[in-house]
Amino acid sequence: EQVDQTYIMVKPDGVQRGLVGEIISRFERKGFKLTGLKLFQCPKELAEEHYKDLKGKPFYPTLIDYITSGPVVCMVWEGVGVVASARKLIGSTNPLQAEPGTIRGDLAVQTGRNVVHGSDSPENGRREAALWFKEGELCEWTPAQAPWLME
Ligand code: YYY
Ligand code: MG
Repeated sequence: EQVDQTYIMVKPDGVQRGLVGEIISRFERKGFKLTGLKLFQCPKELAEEHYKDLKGKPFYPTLIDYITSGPVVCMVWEGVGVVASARKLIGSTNPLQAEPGTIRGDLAVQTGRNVVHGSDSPENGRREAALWFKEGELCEWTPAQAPWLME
C-alpha cells in the first residue's frame, strides 16, 4: 500500500493557547509516523504560496495576517491513508460544525481561529511538506512500535 505524507501545522492561536502538546499527541497516539517537526515564524511569502488557491477569497488577507501573526508548529506525518485520516482527526473547517472528539470540535470555535491545518489530498501533502521543510529536515526512521501497528 502507498505510504502518504501529510503536512500538519499548529496555527498561531494553537501555539499561543498552549495546545501544541495536545495536538501533536492526537496524531502520535493514532499511530502515524512523525518525520518532520519545527517551531517556525512563517514569512508572508510562504503563507501566500501555501494558501495560493484561496487568493481572491474575502478572508484571504486576514488569513495571511493570522498565519503570520506568531510562531506555528510545522509537522510532516507519514502512513497509509494518513491524509484523509488526519482530516478526520482535525474535523470540519468551521469548528462549530466539527464533531466532538475532533481537534477543532474540542478545541476551537471560529473558522478564522481553527487551531490546525491539514493537507487535503496526498498530492497536496507532498507539495506542502516540500514547501515547509528543506530536504535534510525530514527524518527517515522506523518507530519501534511499527510491527504493533501494522501486520
Ligand atoms: O482545509 P481547511 O483548513 O479545513 O479549510 P480551507 O477551505 O482549505 O481554508 C483554509 C483556511 O482558511 C481555513 O482553515 C480557515 C480559513 N477560512 C476562513 O477564514 N473563512 C472561510 N470561510 C474559509 C476558510
Ligand atoms: Mg485546506
